[in-house]
Amino acid sequence: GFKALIFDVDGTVADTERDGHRPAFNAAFAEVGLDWHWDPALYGELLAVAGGKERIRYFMMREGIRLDPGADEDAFVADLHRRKTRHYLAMLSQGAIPLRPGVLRLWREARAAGIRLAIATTTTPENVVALLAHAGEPSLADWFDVIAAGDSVPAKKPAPDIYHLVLEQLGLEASDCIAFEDSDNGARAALDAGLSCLVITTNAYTAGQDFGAAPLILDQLGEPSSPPRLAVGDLAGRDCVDLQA
Ligand code: XBP
Ligand code: MG
Repeated sequence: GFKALIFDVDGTVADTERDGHRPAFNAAFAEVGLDWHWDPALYGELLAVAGGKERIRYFMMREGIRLDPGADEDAFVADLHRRKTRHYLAMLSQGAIPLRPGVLRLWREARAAGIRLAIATTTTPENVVALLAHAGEPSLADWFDVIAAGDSVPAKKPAPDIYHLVLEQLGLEASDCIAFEDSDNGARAALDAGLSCLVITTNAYTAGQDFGAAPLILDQLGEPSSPPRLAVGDLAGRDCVDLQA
């Protein structure tokens, strides 16, 4: 049976891209007087690059945007991204981003079954902790043995680094775990770390992407009253081969 569930955050645990990150980027741009605006269609294209700072750089390169001669681009991007994080955290504290259907239920079932929980995300640790703190379940962050985030590895998804880090910190093999992702970049990262047991829950930005050899693709984890529903009972006592069947 499986020993741990490893969750991506953005797009998987909550619709943070749609309801949080995109508007937070736009608020940061406006705050410093930039006339940049990332509408949903453009943002969908920019999501090809994981990581907020990396995404800003990619946008500047794509649009041929150059800073004044002598300006420090690293500092510019870092400042913009800090502002963006502040706006994002403010949205969370206003309760703007609920967990996706079935996420909390599956975490509860996992805990009851003695299956450990971990997080492998590209965003910052404070964003994850704040999302969990405002999810309506006390001490939710304590449910996770490992929260591996953002800049703690050199290469972000689709590189497998963050998954290697989580497995190392859990002290488990890839074959002991199931990964939960929503995007092609996340699927690539999990699969390249050997996590062939992969559940994809798509969202508006990622439906229609190519998830490689992901065994299970759903539009949500779901609740008992609204199928599709993935239960820990479906996972306990099974292995990856069963999951693929
Ligand atoms: C998520 C991301 C993140 C968020 C923004 O990818 O790409 O960049 O959009 O987070 P994944 P930061 O779900 O595959 O982890 O701005 O904090 O980097
Ligand atoms: Mg994601």
